[in-house]
Amino acid sequence: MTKTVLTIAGSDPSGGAGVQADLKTLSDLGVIGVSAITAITAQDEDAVLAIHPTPADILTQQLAGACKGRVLDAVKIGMIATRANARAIAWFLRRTDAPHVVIDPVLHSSSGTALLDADAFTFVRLKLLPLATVVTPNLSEAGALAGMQVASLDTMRKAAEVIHSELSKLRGGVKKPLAVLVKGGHLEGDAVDVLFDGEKYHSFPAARIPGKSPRGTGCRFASAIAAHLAKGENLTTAVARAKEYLAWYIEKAIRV
Ligand code: PXL
Repeated sequence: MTKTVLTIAGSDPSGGAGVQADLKTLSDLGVIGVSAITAITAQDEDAVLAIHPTPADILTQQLAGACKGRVLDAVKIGMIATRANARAIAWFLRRTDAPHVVIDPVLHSSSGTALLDADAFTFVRLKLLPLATVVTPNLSEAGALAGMQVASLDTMRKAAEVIHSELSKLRGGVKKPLAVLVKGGHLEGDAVDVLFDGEKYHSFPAARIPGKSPRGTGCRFASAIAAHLAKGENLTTAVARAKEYLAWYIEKAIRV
């Protein structure tokens, strides 16, 4: 049976990032995509012009609608916008108990605009991220979560371990596995990602594709991981396949 993935994220009218990019990725990878929108953004290729967060009660109703009568094989979470939305999502995750929860801890847009309110960060870190099965910070998000500068393979490994250890302590009754994937796309040179599952590190090297990187690669990467996990791949295979998908997407986006 075709698998279903729910994306919880912001709307990007340009389609480069956010829910629109997530749904295209899910469709490309052959899973059913359903969605709940945390904020309406107005943006173009260069800048975020406005953000209108969704009221948390409306988000909750969207989440109910998105999963009514369905089994969710995975959930992917991106831009959250507000603390009230983070709380609504945490409540939803505890009730639905999807087997895979991929959280991209989005803090800023590629152009530097905050996509999470400052007063929401602590709640996200302490109450929401512990409900994930995979967390996918980029270098600056890993730095914010681990409380250190992350700018090399060594510090990526260290940050993944620190974040994993902190979240593991906060998980309460959550029995599912947890992994932290620190994305090295913003490193100089090759785009190496580092995965730590609590025991082992895995590195996912990829040659840098020359040209200006398109927006929304983080959204698409997390969605692709969720899609492959939903289809039953193990985590390392899901990440490797998601990277192949991303390379295909970046090549295509740079060519147009
Ligand atoms: O790539 C981060 C991101 C996530 N979600 C939305 C965005 C962006 C970046 O612009 O607009 C809605």
